Amino acid sequence: MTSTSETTAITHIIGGERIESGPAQHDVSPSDSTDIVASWGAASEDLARQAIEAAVAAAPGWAATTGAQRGEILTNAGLELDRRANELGRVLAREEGKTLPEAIAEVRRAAQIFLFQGGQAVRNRGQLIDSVRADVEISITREPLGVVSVIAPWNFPIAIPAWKIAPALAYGNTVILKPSEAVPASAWHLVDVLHRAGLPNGVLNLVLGRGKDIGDTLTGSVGIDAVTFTGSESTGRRVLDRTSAAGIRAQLEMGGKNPLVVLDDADIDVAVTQALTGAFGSTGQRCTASSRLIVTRGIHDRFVDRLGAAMAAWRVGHALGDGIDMGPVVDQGQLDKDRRYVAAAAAAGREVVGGQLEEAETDGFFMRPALVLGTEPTDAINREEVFGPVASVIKVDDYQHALAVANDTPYGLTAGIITTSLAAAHDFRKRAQAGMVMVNLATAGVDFHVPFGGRGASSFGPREQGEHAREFFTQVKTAYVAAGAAS
Ligand code: TXE
Repeated sequence: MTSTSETTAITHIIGGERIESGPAQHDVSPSDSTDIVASWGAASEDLARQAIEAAVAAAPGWAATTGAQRGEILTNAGLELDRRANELGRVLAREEGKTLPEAIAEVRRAAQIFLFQGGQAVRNRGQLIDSVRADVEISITREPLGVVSVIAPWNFPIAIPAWKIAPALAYGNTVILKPSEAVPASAWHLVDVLHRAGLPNGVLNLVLGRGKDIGDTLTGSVGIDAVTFTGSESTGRRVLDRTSAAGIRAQLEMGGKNPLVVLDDADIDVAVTQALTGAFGSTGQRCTASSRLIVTRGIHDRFVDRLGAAMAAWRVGHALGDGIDMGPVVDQGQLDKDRRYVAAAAAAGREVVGGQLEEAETDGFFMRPALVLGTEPTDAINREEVFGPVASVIKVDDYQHALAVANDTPYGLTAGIITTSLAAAHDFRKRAQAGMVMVNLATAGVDFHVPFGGRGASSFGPREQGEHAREFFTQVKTAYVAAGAAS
């Protein structure tokens, strides 16, 4: 079976220095309680302040570099990530629990993000426009913000920091990264790669620690110019309170309760495959997961039978195991939460397919995918983000009913439809209340070069990723230039 590997001692990285802090804590694999991925120490508020000071000190020098210089460093980092995708993917899979192929794909995605944003560093275009006054010319340019605080979650331990850090650096900002306490090793490797790629000291600082200890410092202190956050809605609201009070620019990505509509005319194979991977890929721990399956009457029973059979065939086990379709849940707290939602649905009379704990050779948080049938749109499981391998099915009469149910949510990240009807696909693309819409595709699975983000309770602030990332990570300057006295 899967052999585990060494424990890495990881540190904070502040002003280019590797700094230890005690007491040592263990970063335990969710696949195997005996596998210690890394040892680390949590930062105090003082250390967090030190990181802010380092980022503030490095900001003018970094802002003065050319886009070409910054782009070259990001490109080097992207190339190294791609070269080491197997090795770093293994660390990521051990630490977070997604399967090895998913983890390797995530590292490759991070590589693509650095390569893309490295290219963007030399595309920071401005505009020239005539003034209403003769002999005055106006230029509109975009400049760095200064210091950006990046607060990242555990579910994409390399890709999410990458898609925040890469544009922040590309446009000349310095950064403090606080990864989730569940995945410090992946973040450490990412920051290490960027330093090896030539990033000057202090431009990217890594602070490992708990949100409750250092979160307020990293989101509300003097010196920080912007905060970009991905995580839960409740923490996001707290971050927004802090940044608003301090007058700091904020961008928040919070959960989803994404609908995947399946119409009677759908290709059943497409419907089952997209629902299976959309709901349970990455153990369902994605803000874009297809967690509400909204299915019309004519196809409902066939779809549910086929999906149940496909779920039963899925192999759940150690993230590094051969042929594993779904790894463990990230930790005990999340496993308890997932099981609480399933138990509450069962207690309310809903039928549950799957969802049992899975026996494995190692001691990990293994749960089989769960499908909750016969649910109502008002059920808690259809209103709240579970963030695990749990999906619910809502039976509806027709397309119009499906659309109404799909839009009946406080969230609005992504929405999908499986149909062979051009009219339904066209209408859904226009009327789905979500930041991203998928046709004949799962709600999860997005590209790195186009905007990412949602509506309602899912997001706050400008979009992430692609060229749209520039909006958040730069500020506009309008300059009026007159020729002055003729010589
Ligand atoms: O999230 P938190 P957790 C949801 C999902 C999951 C739940 C809890 O439902 O079950 O959140 O996960 C940092 N100031 N999502 O506890 O607490 C924290 O250290 C500043 C959905 O991991 O929101 C981490 O770095 N920062 C989501 C980050 O915030 C604070 C992905 C996210 O942690 C802080 C993750 C504070 N006061 C969780 N408190 C998605 N939809 O993508 C904590 N943090």
